[in-house]
Amino acid sequence: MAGRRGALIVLEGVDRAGKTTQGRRLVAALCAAGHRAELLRFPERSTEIGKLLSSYLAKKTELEDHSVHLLFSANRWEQVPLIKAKLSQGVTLVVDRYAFSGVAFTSAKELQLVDAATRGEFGHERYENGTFQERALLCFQQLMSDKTLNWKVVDASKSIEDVHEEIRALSEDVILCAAQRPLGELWK
Ligand code: NYM
Ligand code: MG
Repeated sequence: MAGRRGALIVLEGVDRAGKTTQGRRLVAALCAAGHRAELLRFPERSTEIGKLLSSYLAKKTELEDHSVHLLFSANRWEQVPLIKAKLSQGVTLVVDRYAFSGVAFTSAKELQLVDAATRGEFGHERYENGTFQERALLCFQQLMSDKTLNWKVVDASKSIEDVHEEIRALSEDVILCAAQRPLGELWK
């Protein structure tokens, strides 16, 4: 409906949870259902800051932990004008990671937990190992205790199709709710 704002739908989770696959599927399904929906991802690797992050993640460069954290944050801030413009134009944004990944992955560096058993194949980027992901998961769980945010937990171990259907149905509800609420602020 004209004049309605779009919803900000953030997909968060550990690496290999299927966020990118689901984000693409979700945008396609929402568009097919007549919504205006677009996909964003963080880190957005195409910008100058994004290139620094990409090279850090690929272990090609070393960066001090605090400054990396701030670069991830800056990488979100550089998209904020676009995000706000799209949402107020009525475009629903599906975002593959946002500030919660920023908190979870930085916090995971500071957590001293017993090493978890080695997991199946991860990629070769920094942070892509079972121990680190376990810590990030704990951090995500702590972040979800903030009930002012509309968290929905989806069991990513189900089939791509089942996960998609669950996220699609949840998103339809969120789009309706968002249309009735003014745009708020979310930390970046
Ligand atoms: N990551 C992502 C962070 O450490 N901080 C952040 O703020 C964000 C947005 O980047 N292992 C980490 C989590 C991932 C890595 O993301 C690359 P992806 O979605 O695998 O491209
Ligand atoms: Mg990854």
